[in-house]
Amino acid sequence: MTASLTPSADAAQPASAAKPPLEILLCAPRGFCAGVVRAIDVVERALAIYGPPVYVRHEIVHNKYVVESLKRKGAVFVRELDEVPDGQAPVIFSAHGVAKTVPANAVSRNLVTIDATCPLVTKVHREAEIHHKRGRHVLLVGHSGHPEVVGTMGQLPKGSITLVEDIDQIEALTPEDPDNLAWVTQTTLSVDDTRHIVAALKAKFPNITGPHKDDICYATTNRQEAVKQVAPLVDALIVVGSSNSSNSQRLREVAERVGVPITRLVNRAEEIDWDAFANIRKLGLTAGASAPEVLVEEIIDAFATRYDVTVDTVSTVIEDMSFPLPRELRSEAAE
Ligand code: 10E
Ligand code: SF4
Repeated sequence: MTASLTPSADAAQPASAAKPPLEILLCAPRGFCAGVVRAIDVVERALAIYGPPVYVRHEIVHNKYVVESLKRKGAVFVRELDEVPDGQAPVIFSAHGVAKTVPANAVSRNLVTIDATCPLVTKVHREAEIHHKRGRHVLLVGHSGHPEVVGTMGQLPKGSITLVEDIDQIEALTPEDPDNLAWVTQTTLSVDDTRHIVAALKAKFPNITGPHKDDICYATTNRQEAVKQVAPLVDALIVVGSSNSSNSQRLREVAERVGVPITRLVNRAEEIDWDAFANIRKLGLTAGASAPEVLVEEIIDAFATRYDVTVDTVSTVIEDMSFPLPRELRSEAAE
């Protein structure tokens, strides 16, 4: 049997063994965005004001650890409002936003509602509404079935907004009035894919109107940019995040497209397939907009039990965005 300098596939090195070196390049910015911080604060504030249970329609953000932590504090996650009992316990709408029918249904049942929709998602809702009021048919660039897409489509009457998922679908579009169209986007898309889709829309419909660039938010853009900077420097890249998190999935995709040989999206250190990381010397590490920093630290610690780790940060921009809580939860109003 030949001796190997690479870490054991399935176990941490004993403390006495020399560990192979590993440089971790931490992407910055990474992790929580302003909309996620606000949404989690909304649930925690509602728990403090109303006491448990507070109901949350859909995962407040797409992160298993966040959802489980809030469950332990008394949040009850439901798929639809019919799972919320009548009474004074509030129901919170998730950061991804909801169709207009959802608050309307809540009003008809006299439910107490709190809207944790990210203000940057609400901005897209308003854009779509304005286009509709001006008589334009709206094309929404986004991923079918994602709750943000369901919420944005649900701002307008059926038939007045059409989903465009990829460039191939554009050819088949035959709008009634091709000169009276507008486009909006999901906030967490791939910046590069969206640029191509928008260019194809403009090529086919020269009079289409839309945002200056797109509706992809600052957090999505910045996290993708940081991965682009780090990707050419590393042998592998880990994104901390849950599999239903669109923005986290896009980060892994960006790294893969740049050509990083090993890319993984993981919730926790326990999900790391150590065999895949056996021969690496440089690891890129980032986190989706809904993934807490404590899980990034957990992953660094897990690598440190197997490698002699050095950590450097590659920072592309400093973020200082924050959003105020919904009015009814601000301390003056809540007291
Ligand atoms: O799946 P998404 O990336 O849209 O959601 P997330 O909960 O992982 O991250 C926050 C992003 C939101 C709320 C959508 N703009
Ligand atoms: Fe808001 Fe962007 Fe965060 Fe979504 S990813 S919650 S749009 S800041």
